Amino acid sequence: MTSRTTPTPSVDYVEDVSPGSGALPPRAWYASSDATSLSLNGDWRFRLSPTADAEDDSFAAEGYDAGDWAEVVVPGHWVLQGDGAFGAPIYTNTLYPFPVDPPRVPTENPTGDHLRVFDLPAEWPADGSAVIRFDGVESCARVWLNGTDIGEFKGSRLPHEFAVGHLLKAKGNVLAVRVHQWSAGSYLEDQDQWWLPGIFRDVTLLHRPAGSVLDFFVHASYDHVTGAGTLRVDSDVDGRVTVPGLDIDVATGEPVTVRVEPWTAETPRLYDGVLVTEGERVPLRIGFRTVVLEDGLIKVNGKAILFKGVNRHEWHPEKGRSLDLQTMREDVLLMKRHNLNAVRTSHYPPHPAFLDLCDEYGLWVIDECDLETHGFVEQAWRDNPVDDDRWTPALLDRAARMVERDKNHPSVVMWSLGNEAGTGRGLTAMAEWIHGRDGSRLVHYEGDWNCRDTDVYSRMYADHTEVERIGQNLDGGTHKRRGLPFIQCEYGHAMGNGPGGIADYQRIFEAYERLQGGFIWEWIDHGITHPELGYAYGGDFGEELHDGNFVCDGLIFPDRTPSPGLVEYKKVIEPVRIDGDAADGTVRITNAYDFADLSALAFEWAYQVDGETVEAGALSVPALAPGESAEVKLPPPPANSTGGETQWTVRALLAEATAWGPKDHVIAWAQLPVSGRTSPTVAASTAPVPGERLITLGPAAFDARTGALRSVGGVDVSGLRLDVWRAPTDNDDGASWQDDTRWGVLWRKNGLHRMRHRLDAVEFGDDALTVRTRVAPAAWEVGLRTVYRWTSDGTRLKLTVSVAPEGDWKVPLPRLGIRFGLAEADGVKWFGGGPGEAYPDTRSASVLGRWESSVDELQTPYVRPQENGARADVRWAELGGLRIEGDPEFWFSARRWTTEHLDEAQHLTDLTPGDTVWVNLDHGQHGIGSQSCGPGPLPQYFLRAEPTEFSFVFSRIG
Ligand code: IPT
Repeated sequence: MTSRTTPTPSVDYVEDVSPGSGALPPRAWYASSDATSLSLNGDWRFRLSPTADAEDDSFAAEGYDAGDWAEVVVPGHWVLQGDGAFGAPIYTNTLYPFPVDPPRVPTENPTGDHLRVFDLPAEWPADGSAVIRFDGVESCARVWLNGTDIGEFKGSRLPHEFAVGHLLKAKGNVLAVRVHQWSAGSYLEDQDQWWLPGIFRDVTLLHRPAGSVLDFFVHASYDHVTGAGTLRVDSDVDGRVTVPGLDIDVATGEPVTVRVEPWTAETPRLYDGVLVTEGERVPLRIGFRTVVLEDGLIKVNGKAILFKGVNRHEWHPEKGRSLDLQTMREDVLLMKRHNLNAVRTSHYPPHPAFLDLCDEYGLWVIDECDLETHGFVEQAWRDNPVDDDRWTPALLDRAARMVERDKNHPSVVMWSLGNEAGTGRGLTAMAEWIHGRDGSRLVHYEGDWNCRDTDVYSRMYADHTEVERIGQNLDGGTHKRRGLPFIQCEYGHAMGNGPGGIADYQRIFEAYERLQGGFIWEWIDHGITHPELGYAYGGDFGEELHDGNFVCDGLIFPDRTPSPGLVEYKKVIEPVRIDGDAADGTVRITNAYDFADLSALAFEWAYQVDGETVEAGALSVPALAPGESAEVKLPPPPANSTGGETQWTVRALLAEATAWGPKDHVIAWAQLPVSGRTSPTVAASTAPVPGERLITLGPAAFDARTGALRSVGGVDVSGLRLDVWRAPTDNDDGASWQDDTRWGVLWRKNGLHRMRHRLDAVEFGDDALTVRTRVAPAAWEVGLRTVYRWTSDGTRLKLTVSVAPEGDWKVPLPRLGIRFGLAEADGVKWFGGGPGEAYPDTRSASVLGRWESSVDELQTPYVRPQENGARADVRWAELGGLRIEGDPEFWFSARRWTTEHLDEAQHLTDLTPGDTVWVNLDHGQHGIGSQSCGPGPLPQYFLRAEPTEFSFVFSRIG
């Protein structure tokens, strides 16, 4: 019998509540101008074990042969590499994917041993010391260099540095990192996202010359009364600070006051400087600004600001939370181009380079700590680590690692303690420490509605009514809270189609001083590129617990294509308001920026007849100061433009290219109607002619028995009938914890997806064919008496649909209109709202004009398929050889599959085009709302079942 001789390595640190041991104190993150560094990113040897203690630490020794190990790319998550050989991602929203027994974690604890052998570059200096920096490792790591154990750490999205100078050799350094997926730290990292273990941010070896900079704190304030900026750079190592553009050359620790241009998100003026110590030069990018809480408002440089923000998780569909600089820049550029001015770094500090970009391009940042303990809500917050003193050192460590790393960014205006962690002494300790360390910024945390520890009252998903009451100071609350400004750190849940109702929120934010704006949830869909599914979401990797596509709730798709939600948000928050009465020939322009005047913008007018521009020109608008308005005269309407529907379109564009947008990039626009539309008319002058199999009426043929339309002008039409069903959106379905008014659920319960059409009569008149039906679901008394009345003038065909509800309708309708199939259709032209989709409460960005598209391009590719693609206010549309005019205007959609097929599909790859193009012409659509996590549509966007009549005119074209 053999006995086990290899001692089981101690892995007690994994379940230890302490943040770790061996790491250096946290400090500012910066790139040195002259100190040498070596990136250790790249291919690493990799071995995956099923438990924390499966392997001993012999792999860390010099000379260990890892020749038969696999490889992974660092930075990266191992579960997203190796084609499934290294386990799989898990998605849960709030539930811990392991038993809640803090700080214990499961025995099954995937553990990745990472090994990298490196030589020092020839120019590596012989003197000085060195540190190795890990910018992010999920969730717990132990590190050895050349066989020496140098420490272990937790805090996945925070940097950790270790002194290693004494261990380095010129050649053959062996860096060994053991990473455990689960640790005590996992209890603090229950954010709504994929669980993705690995060394997912950079690993860097930094030379530290003698006399080099350690930590430093740039204090750069702005006095809006005098226009002066005061700079003081506190540095652990004495040195000098120079800012050539300001003629500054002072010792560290010494304040200097000079005239400056301030930094704001709208005018991100940065001054280049250098901090020089005996051993190092560190470039500085200094932005002068002062953030205060004054008169119950968040003020920057003396002015109350309005956040037009978004919650940003770090996401890439192939690389997870490992983002390269280009991807981060793309996020910032997209935000700037869509008029956003703020980011909450939900729910952890981002890669530090992201904050450099926010400084440079201009975005207000709420920097959030890597902390969430949401899963404890399941046990009424019992044992919550943030209310248990044993965990406080770990919480303070996290707060310090965030603040010290990011304190030199002018873009950061608030520190957030974390997200959804309940309340407790640990949070108070964090807030006290942060306030003490950095009095120049405010502290945010949503979880404490009494605002015990915070400088701002923050909520998520409060409905419009409540937000308005808060704006009016009618919400009560603690004495402290009543004196604080309000923000919605999350609102407008962008899951699938939506969010709806954000224009209504914006109106409320702008009406009350106390309301300082909000942050849409969230920036990007966390879909994972998948060979069979297109983009995978929760459950697609066989997780035993998961939250489905709740992880796909962003304003941009996983590939960073803007979704209609982002286009809508851009319009809703545009920083220039254009309105007025076109009839008197003037337009009012209002500067809605907080700081910038309008000198960077050029204005244009266009005059349109039936959606086509007949003349356009420049509009001269004064460089209005923030908050100012001016009435501007429009030119006389073009002479040759009488008749038809006419309107002015006025747009504000970038006059010149900026750092983030090209010349002529549209910032804001408005359309001002002049003369309205004349409805289509068809003289009912033709009588239906009954035949054996078909009835003819003008250009149309109908089934003689059922009265169903068969063709118009030789174009085959199938299945034309009333339609009330749409494939429920995520916002229709609502969140599982809301059960009173989840329309998607109630619609299905009421059978609106299985309506049957009873034929009551086919009637011939002198000038009309009338088909009487009752449309109703099995089991219920409710129904819709539906009459189709067909008339023709010999060449055109008119359908008038009359709908009369019967029974006790308790639910609004998803949609109300007709649908039919066309055998062949591809190109679509229309005059109406476009270019993108719109619904009753997501229609701000719909531009009235002439548009063209293919049927495929009409679809919005929501990661989980659902109702999408409707175009609003359509006067007429042409496709498949038919022209359809609406009276009144209608909602238009067309797709290569049925609504039922769309409803069944779980992934885009489930949608396979059939032979028929299904067209929906809707008189009404129900609103979208935000109920996948917040309130549903406002009552004014309900599509109520009530007596209704609407018409369409069909004619053959081409
Ligand atoms: C809220 C979370 O803060 C956020 O991380 C995300 O999960 C969002 O919901 C939904 O996508 S918490 C929610 C229970 C209100």
